[in-house]
Amino acid sequence: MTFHRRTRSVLFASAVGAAAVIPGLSSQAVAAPTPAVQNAGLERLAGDFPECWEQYTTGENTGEFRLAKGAGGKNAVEVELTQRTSGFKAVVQDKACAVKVMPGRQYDLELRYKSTSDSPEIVLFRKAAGKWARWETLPPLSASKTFRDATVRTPVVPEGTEEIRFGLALSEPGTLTTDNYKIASAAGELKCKGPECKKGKWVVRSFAGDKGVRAIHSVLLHNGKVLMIAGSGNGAGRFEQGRFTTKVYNPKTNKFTNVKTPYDMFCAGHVQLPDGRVLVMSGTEEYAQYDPQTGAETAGWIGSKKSYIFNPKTNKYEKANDLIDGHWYPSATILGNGDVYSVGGYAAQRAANNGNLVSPIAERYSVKQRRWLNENEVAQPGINWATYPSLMLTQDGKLFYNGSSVFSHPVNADGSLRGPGFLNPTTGAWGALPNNGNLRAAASRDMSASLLLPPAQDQKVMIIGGKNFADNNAKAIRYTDVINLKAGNPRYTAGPNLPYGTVEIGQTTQAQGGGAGKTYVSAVILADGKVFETGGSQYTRSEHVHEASILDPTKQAKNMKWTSVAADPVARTYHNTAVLLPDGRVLAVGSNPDYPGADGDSFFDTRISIYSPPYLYKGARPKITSVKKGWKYGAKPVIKTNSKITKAYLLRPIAVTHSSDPNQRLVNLPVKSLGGNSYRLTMDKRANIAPPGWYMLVVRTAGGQPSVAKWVHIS
Ligand SMILES: [Cu+2]
Repeated sequence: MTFHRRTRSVLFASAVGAAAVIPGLSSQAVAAPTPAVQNAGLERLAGDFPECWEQYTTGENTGEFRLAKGAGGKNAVEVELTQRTSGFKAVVQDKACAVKVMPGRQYDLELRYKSTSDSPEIVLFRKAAGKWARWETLPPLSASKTFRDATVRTPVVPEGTEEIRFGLALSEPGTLTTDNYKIASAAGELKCKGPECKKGKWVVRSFAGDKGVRAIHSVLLHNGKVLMIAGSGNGAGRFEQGRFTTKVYNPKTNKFTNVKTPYDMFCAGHVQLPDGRVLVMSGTEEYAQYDPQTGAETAGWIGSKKSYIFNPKTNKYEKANDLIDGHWYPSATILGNGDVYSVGGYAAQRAANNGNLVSPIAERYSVKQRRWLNENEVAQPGINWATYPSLMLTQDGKLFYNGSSVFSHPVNADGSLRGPGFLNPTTGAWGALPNNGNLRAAASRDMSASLLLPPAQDQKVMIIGGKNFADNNAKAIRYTDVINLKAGNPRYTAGPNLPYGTVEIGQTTQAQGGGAGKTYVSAVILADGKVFETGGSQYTRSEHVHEASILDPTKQAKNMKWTSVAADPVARTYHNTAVLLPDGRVLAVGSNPDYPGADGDSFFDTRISIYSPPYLYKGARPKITSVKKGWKYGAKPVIKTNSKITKAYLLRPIAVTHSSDPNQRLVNLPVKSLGGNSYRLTMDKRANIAPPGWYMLVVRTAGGQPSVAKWVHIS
């Protein structure tokens, strides 16, 4: 039986007393009205559908609404989606039965549901100035075979809000049954029920045909969108045809914008310049060639000398001058003055034996002169940096090579492994740490993740997992190691092993074990200042591991602990990236296993997974209500929030490829309360702690709930 949408005019029996505001008292001091959901159990019918409830559809999809057996009483409503192109179907309170609410307050919404979908969402509407609109999106719930409770807390009700209404939405084929709705004024801590409360929740978005993108490079722009660069996307056929791709992805609308891509940026380097444009250097001049019989490489890769700058305002690439040499897999580190230093990768020509030739050239982009400098303008240490070496800016302006690289590791003149050490980008002076800085398994750190742990002021670096790519039989490792760069003689010490996940072997999924870890790991600083790692495989582009975990980086290395959380349902191997979004979610994209795709080019999974960390299920998120956009070093900006906060920090937006983003960092901003939810923050004086550019300002409650970010510019 199918119902048609109907709206009833039901006499509105106000359960909400007129909320008189007494002069001199804040709204918080007024006794809380008791809101209520009418026909909460869906028992009273108006014709063939529960009174006070409506069938709500957005986008293009087919399906139906029907009565089903209730969770407690007689009735519930079942929604079935049979086909979907876009949008959702939802059971929502109708306008006549909306709930009166008080601005400045928060409400806890409760309901019971069961669903085949692993991402039903509570939808929320609010009425202001007589007009209804979708309010904020709440994090997704999980699939459940039997009725379960779900409770979410609304954001603070904005000024001018008269009423709200809510319901549950289904946005993928399947069924959803809902019943027993409740609303209450929020008090105390939200009691979150369900697996997502502790483990967070992934939602996967699929794109048919060429609607997705081979996102080998992901860069968060200061408009909240993600620049995804494929170039030829590791497809020799695409390279031959000159099919180079870049897309800008909007995580809010799930839509892509195509960007004209002037050359093959596959395996380029990239970093946001101080003005927020993205400097892209090198890429592929020529693909390698292979013996069709043996698969052996008969000719190496050639790196491009080209460089362009992506402008988020116009969605266009602007040409920069050429590099001195080609750098296929270059590093890209922003310095304290905004210049960009880049080394490593394969040169603009092959080696004498026709194989790969690592470029010995150091490149420097001068922000002031708006150009790449000439060879005689950059100190040339002549080091073989191999491919995507991770060079991090330290507080004294040096670059710390942390021991993480891709495919192979940097080498000394005699061919031996070049371990961690410090490089002076101005003089070219290099100082190695003795004994590889005590980094364990230093030759097994190919495709490891590395990051400057929060806060940047602590100058601690962590390296996570990796594998020895010179040995095909070597398994990825579980080690994490931490070094304190502020120590007199910095040395790595052992951190906690990566937890075991499940691993795809052939057609089976097995429990991981035997000391195996992950290579192609992605690591992201979360909006609450913790570290999140996800994705990876045990072997070269095979045996993919489903595992993700979170760590508190403020402890001593020996006391740190990974807490396992929900794993990405999509296997993410070679060419995966992960990005923290301004709303505190994490986007994971890309996977390029070692078997060919339908088009003959290597297979590439274009699905995007979005992770909602546990902090999104704790309810009450603070909100930044007022902040100045431009900050100078050492400034003491005053911000306003809608509730009490204890911490504030800046997060540098991610620009990542091949597990490598040496510029990712969290800068702590000491907080002084001025009363009335006003706070004075202190911006660090040192540009080497926070290189110039756009940052996400996030504030946090004592309970660990982070705000949505506001963009601020540091200069
Ligand atoms: Cu690659």
